[in-house]
Amino acid sequence: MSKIVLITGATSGFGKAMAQKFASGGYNCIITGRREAKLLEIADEIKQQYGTEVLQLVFDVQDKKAVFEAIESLPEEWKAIDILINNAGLALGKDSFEDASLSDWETMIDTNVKGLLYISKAVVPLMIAHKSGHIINLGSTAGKEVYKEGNVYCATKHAVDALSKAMRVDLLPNKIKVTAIHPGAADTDFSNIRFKGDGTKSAAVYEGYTPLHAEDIADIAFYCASLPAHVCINDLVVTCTAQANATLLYKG
Ligand code: NDP
Ligand code: 8X3
Repeated sequence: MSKIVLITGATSGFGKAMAQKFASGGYNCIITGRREAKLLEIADEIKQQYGTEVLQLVFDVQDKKAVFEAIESLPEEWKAIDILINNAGLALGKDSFEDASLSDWETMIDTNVKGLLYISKAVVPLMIAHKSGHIINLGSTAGKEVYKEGNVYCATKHAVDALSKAMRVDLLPNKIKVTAIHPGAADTDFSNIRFKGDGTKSAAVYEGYTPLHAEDIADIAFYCASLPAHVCINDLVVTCTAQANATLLYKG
């Protein structure tokens, strides 16, 4: 069987582009998300375009039981996961600390941190069983520096940064590579979700410069996964040329 990649949050943005990129490189893909119709559509596209196998798993990464049941439900031949891409995540709101919503904070923590932990805890034993594997975590420039009104989103991505380092250390004896990719602004559904469908606010995020595109990050993830067994890219900060870091973006 070809190599297997499991990508969380594959219904749009980076995850969808990564599924397409890895399929074009001959990988069989396990694609996950909450929107089943989107997963089915993407699976059909990939099968037709690249002829690789695709398996969809529908679950919410916040739901611990659902995560473990989904991984357990995989047919035996699909459990030999070579690459896990922890990509599912979101920002909700962009408000000053005193005004931000507790429920938005909880959703970000439950998705970006606890969801990543649940999936990793379910998949790592499968990798340990064959003493190899590669985990690619999607952090953010927001996980390297804190920006105004980013508070809890930034904190969750700092947690992804710390957990990537921790996984790399603890999983070393099992020959599991851990790569963290930290993108800057990219024109996916991210801002539309952050601003709860406010098209004016989300469009403004990407005005006046050329942001990253989902395909840029997919190409980079695929490159990280294509290196020889003895080489691991540990940590990558990737921005568009107009962005220097989490707080400095040049428009105009
Ligand atoms: P999108 O909104 O386009 O995609 C987010 C994906 O995450 C969707 O497929 C969504 O699937 C999935 N997802 C969200 N919540 C859950 C959940 N509770 N359970 C399961 N899946 C979920 O955004 P991006 O592609 O931009 O974001 C991908 C990752 O990249 C995120 O972790 C984000 O924080 C990070 N990132 C984004 C940047 C950007 O500027 N775009 C920059 C830096 C990092 P569904 O709705 O079907 O469940
Ligand atoms: C997403 C990029 O700048 O909105 O992580 O935090 S940013």
